[in-house]
Amino acid sequence: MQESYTRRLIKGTLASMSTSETLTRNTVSSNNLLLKNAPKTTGIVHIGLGNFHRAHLAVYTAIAMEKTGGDWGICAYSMRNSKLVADMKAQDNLYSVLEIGPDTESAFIPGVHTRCLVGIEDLEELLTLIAEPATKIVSLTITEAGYYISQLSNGLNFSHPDIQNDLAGKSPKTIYGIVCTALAKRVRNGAGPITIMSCDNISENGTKCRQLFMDFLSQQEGKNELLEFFSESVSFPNSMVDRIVPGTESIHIDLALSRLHLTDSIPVPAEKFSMWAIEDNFAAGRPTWEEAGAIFTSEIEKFEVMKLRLLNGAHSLLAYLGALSSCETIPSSRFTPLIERALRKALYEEYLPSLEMPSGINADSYIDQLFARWSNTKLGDKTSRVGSDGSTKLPQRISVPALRALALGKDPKMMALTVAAWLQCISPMQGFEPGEYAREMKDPAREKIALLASNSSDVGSFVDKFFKESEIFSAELANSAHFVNLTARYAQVIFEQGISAAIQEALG
Ligand code: CS2
Repeated sequence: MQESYTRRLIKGTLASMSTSETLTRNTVSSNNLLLKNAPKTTGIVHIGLGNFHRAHLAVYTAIAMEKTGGDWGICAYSMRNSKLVADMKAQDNLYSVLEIGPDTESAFIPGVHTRCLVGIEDLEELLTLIAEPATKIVSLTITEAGYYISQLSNGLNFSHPDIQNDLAGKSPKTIYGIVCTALAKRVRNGAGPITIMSCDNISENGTKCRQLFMDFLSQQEGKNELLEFFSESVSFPNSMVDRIVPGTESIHIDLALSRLHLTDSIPVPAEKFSMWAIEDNFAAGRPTWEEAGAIFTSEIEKFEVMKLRLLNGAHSLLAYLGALSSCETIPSSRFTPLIERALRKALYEEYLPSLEMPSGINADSYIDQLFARWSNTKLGDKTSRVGSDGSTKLPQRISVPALRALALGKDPKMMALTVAAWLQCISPMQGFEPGEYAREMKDPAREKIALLASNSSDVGSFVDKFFKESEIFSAELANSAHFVNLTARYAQVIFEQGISAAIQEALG
């Protein structure tokens, strides 16, 4: 369905336009490139205006609008990316999604954004909008880090300064402060029920998000009315979102120009594949996303676990083993024979036995499809993108399956190797050079872990300290001497003999 939509738009390529023009409502409307049913009213407020949102939720919503209409325009808010918001505004909130793959290179324009807001300067407007009756959904792509989960309590990380700031009632810095302030206004307005929809890679993202909001509210006095509203009028659907969406580079601007004959300064590159499985639990209605291929299912947990472990868990392995092997991109890592062997072992011997596939999805076909997606050399997804923020991603991907393997008396070698390689990427011990792609990886815990490394006399004691003191993995995994020793062993081999020797050892 998405394809026919894309084709309709691509056929209308603006061959006659001069290349000096920018993509705006005027330059594209006369060419029939805009949505037939472009929404005028905002029904969804989205927090986290990044490439993933622009190539996933925005696309599903655009296709649903095209098919069945509705007041589901999206107002997108970015916490801090004022450049992107300024660029969106300069293009009348329009941009192109570039589908890039071995057999496709096309562009289309999901014109569903009604406005874009940013930072503290637009905060009041954001709060007012969430409190309006026309707003039915608050959706989130704030990355794993944006939820402030404590791996120790498995609840909200109350000791984080941003959470303390919001609990103190200061100008909010997190979704908890923002959404709770807005919903208190909504209660006063009598604006009715609303859905909070997490679109991030968190296991049981809806249920977890609800629990974290409840944790936040539990520490605030005089919020009984709001607590009641959360219990009775706010729904939190669980969902599994999937599309590989790299960062935008200048080649993508050139590609958009060649497709549209217009300058789009903020196109989004994406693979053609897209999947969205979601629980049908919307307190105030929703767009007909099924028209765009979204799967409404009661088996959501199986979809989430399948994707978090088989795609994301293996993706992390590709990123860290790849970066340490001088691979700039995921495809170059996937095509490195030794890494491919590690990947297959991780998938078939460690991740797959830890989960149950959703009905109708065959494990072998799903994994074959993953290999095809990781082989997308034209898309060239970067190891440094996937490898960034490992401290907030890896616990979601590794803790539970590793513990399960250990309980069955098996060695989760590839999972331990992934953690060891991540540590050597973001916090190499003195004397080890991880290479430029590892150096490009960002991680909010980098400083904290680097301090542990510099206070350790050898790799073994560093890994030990890391598990004991960093609080990044669950206490249960950190207390598993077996997992800690396995990780320390691989980290040591990487340090002394390099990544290939460590992979060989873990394979052997
Ligand atoms: C990746 C994801 O950044 C990562 O760690 O694994 O962004 C991945 O590309 C998406 O989840 C695909 O849906």
